[in-house]
Amino acid sequence: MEKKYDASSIKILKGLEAVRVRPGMYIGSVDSRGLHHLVWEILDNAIDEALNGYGKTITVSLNKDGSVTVADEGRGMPVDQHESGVSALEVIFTVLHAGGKFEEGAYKTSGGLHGVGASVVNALSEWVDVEVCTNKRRYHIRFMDGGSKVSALEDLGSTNKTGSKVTFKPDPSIFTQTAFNFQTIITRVQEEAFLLAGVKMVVIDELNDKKEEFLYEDGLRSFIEFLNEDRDVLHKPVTFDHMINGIEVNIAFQYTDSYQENIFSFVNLVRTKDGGTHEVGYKTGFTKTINDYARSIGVLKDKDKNFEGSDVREGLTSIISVSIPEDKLQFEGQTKGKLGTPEAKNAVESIVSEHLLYFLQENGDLAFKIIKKIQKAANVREAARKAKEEARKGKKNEKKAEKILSGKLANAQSKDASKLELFLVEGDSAGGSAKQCRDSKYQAILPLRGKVLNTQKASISEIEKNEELNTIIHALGAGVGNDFKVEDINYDKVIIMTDADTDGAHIQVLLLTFFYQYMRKLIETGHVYIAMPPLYMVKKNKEIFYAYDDAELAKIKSGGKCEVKRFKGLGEMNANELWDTTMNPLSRTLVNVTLEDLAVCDRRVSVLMGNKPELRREWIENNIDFTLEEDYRVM
Ligand code: 0R9
Repeated sequence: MEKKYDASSIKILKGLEAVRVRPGMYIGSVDSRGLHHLVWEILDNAIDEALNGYGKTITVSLNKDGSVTVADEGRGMPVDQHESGVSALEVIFTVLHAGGKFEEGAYKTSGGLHGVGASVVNALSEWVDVEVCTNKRRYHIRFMDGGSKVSALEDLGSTNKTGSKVTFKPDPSIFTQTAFNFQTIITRVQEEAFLLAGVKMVVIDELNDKKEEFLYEDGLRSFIEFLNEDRDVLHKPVTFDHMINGIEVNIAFQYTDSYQENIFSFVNLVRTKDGGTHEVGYKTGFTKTINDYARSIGVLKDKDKNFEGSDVREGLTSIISVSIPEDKLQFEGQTKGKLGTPEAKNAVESIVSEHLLYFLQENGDLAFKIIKKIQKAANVREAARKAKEEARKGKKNEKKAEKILSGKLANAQSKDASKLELFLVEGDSAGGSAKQCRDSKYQAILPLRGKVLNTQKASISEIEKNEELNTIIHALGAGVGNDFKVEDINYDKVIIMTDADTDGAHIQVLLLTFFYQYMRKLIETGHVYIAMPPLYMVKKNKEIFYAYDDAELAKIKSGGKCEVKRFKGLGEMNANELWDTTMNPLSRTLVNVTLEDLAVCDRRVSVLMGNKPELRREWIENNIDFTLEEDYRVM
């Protein structure tokens, strides 16, 4: 039978075709990240509905056939006839930019595509199946091959339920990878559950028979407790909720005994990783109120300078979540990671000022303890500044660095930092082999002898006194902490090379913790790598093979007589073996360390480096398994 297309359906398919031609423009990339973006698009729509007060449960299922289902219990997407003659539901899934017409004052998650998500997901899927319960009826529609409607909207009969259910199977001809990662989805969904207090979020993995449920009646309070789970805290989490000029502000904070400042901000439930006006308002209001209060109780005298923001926020974990009506939303920057709405600054600042002052006045003893802690931070900062000034005056800096590095660092000959690699090597014996076999023009070797300091609870001055870390700081030559300038680093790649065992994993974690806390930009800009030494050497018919895990070993061993040697550490390889397997840029495998999710990462680091060794051991054993992955994530 001949198919007939009318003008409007041709136009629609052309629109979706544009998405298929340039998927990157709509979802960023076609790798694992882009794949998950499809889930976030549909999930955002379900969350919008809950955010506006409809539906108490949202479910995400990873199905056995590789498809994903997102279901909500909201009002159900509209199914009535659109002016073009087709159903509104069909328009939502086939017309780009067919977002909802939101009433003034309605809230909308600010994620990604602002309502065009459903059609983009349709364009990039093998098929999409939509079921909607609304007006006491159950409806169904299905699309195939990038958005062609299989049949018109069907009425499946009566129901008492309301809600929407969308199932889609990503198109393998578009994506380089089509397997979803349960952990990635869990991480995002849990964060959303914290922010949507009272809404139950369920994630089901049909493939592995796993299920996780998140329901936080206490919202941000629970989020703060989660983030600070393994830190020693000074008080219970403090929360403020208030609305000014249509902007709803939810704030939670808690002081810990660490030196870290952690702020997580959200706009309409989506993370603003580059901050923006709401964060500025929070910081301004917080600092000003603390200074005013410190003066009012006489800790700061007339002659004293004010505390700085960094003093006030040392050890402070904060969450700022604002909901802004769609018509007032403004973002800055390409990735929409920064809020631009000017009213958000004033709203947050005035809410923080008012409530924080009240909180301090009502809790005098605690307030005094907090102010004294802040004063100590200010004193340490002032002492460090003076010391730096002295050093600068004496031009002692370069000489000092030379002295610290002599006898330890085998530096590279080239001066072209963009080509240089710094290997941080576990132990003197592996360090010795690495020095022998390296490409001395471009590769520098720094053996680590002693234990690396656990920096979770260390101050900058303690870190500068620690020999191993101090050597790393001087080798990189770009400062540390607030003074770290990634553009000044002496090497393009910083490569952590440890034994493939639990001790090696521990050293990796300690170094990553240090970089994460005191040179975060180094990780953010992709300069940190982990070297992957092989676990086995196999001799087969006089040829030598290396295996990086047991699966690979089994593959090599199949069919043929083999002699297998297990490397217990880097030190067991001779210099040639180390070069071939782990250091030669042409044959080695390096894993780039990325910060996928700062909130979770931060908590992991605190679990790893905090007070509970059993949590740490469990995490290392579960997560650092030396298998080859695309990215190694500190999360
Ligand atoms: C399973 C994932 N859920 C969704 O994608 C979903 C979208 C959606 C929805 C409405 C209700 N539930 C939903 N679930 C809705 C919104 C509005 C009015 N009626 C129903 C409204 O915003 O005014 N819609 C999302 C977009 C739209 N509806 C529409 F307005 F564009 F049609």
